[in-house]
Amino acid sequence: MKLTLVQGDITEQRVDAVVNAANSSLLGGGGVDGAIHRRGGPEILSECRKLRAGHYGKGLPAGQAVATTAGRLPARWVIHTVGPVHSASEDRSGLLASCYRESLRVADTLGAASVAFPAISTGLYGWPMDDAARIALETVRTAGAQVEDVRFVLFDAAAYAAFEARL
Ligand code: AR6
Repeated sequence: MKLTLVQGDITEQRVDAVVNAANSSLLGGGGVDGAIHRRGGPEILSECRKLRAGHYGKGLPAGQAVATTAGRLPARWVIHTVGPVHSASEDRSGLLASCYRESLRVADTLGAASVAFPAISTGLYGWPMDDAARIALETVRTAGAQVEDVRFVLFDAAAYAAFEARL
């Protein structure tokens, strides 16, 4: 598996699957989630609503992942995963690792060869970037996935530097 770092906007990545840092409702939000739904168009939300009407009636739990179309994005699929909210009193790193592992498992099921990840939980959910980079890289490296090309798309220079230091 090839691991690469890119500084930029995840909605511009030409990959088989783009991972969304969603919330349990699957119905959109800010940050990466907002950008993906805005650029990808209403088809993504419409598939998310169908998931909520079916198997995910109570929403998608933290640490799990599910795929939809990528709509108008230059990708085939969006893999929605829900990161944990960072907590100073409780270690939730297992759930953050699970987001990466489960997203890769879904990507393998789809037959996706290339996947772009954002730094899950490091925005609204408050996870410190250095620790998030460590968990992301360790988990993806040891996941044993078939995916050939994993790209971490970091929004700003500080996030890029944190991942670069850990790679
Ligand atoms: N491309 C790449 N990275 C981005 C982009 C982008 N277009 N936009 C933001 N980031 P966040 P979370 C970075 O908040 O912490 C949403 O409202 C951002 O700088 O998107 O998992 C959901 O609906 C940060 O480093 O996700 C949930 O309610 C990282 O992506 C909640 O936020 C993740 O920030 C999820 O919070």
